Amino acid sequence: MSGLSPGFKRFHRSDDPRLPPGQFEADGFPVLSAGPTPAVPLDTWTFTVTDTNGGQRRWTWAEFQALPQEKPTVDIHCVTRWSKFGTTWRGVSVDTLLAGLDTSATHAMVESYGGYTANVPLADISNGRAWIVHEYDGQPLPPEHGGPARMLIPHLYFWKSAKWVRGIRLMERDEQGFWESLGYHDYGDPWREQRYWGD
Ligand SMILES: Nc1nc2c(c(=O)[nH]1)N[C@H]1C(S)=C(S)[C@@H](COP(=O)(O)O)O[C@H]1N2
Ligand SMILES: [Mo]
Repeated sequence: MSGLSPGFKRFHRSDDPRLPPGQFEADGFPVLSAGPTPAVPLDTWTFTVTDTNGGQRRWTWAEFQALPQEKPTVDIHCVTRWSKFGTTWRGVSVDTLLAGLDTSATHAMVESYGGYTANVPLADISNGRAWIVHEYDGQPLPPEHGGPARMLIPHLYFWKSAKWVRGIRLMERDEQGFWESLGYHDYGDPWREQRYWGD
């Protein structure tokens, strides 16, 4: 993967208490992709949860749409310093996908069509804090923003919210994903400015 898209042009300072340290409020919705937008046809789309013992749960697009849907409204924060308040999404809570799973996992790798990965502690995508979303602002999620479906983990920097998701691989120990292996912080809490290794 190479070539960062230009992303954003206009942003401004804000005294808004929703704004984490070192961030600016963006106008519009910047696109940040480390590579081309993959074509992901709905008739072959699947979402797979893989447990540490190799056991898998898999949903087709139709099966995924039949799951209970939620409509989170959340603030998002990109490590390149733009934030966006009150974004509205529709999708499936990760809790729904993991329901009843008796796992020894402590971490998860979120995996995308196109090869992007992002690691997170399992607790951070559980307990109502993460969704696999397929609508933004009342419309199908545009491909450049991760459609057909993306991860949404609003309490961590937005690079953790992998676009074009294809599954979650549960792990018994932490491993680094794409940006984490290139110098980005392993955890990425915007309120503690955990941008890069050593922050
Ligand atoms: N598959 C994939 N997901 C990704 C990325 C990417 O390059 N590939 N970029 C990440 C980064 S750095 C950010 S800030 C957000 C950007 O999402 P947006 O383009 O919808 O604003 O997606 C994240 N998810
Ligand atoms: Mo980002």
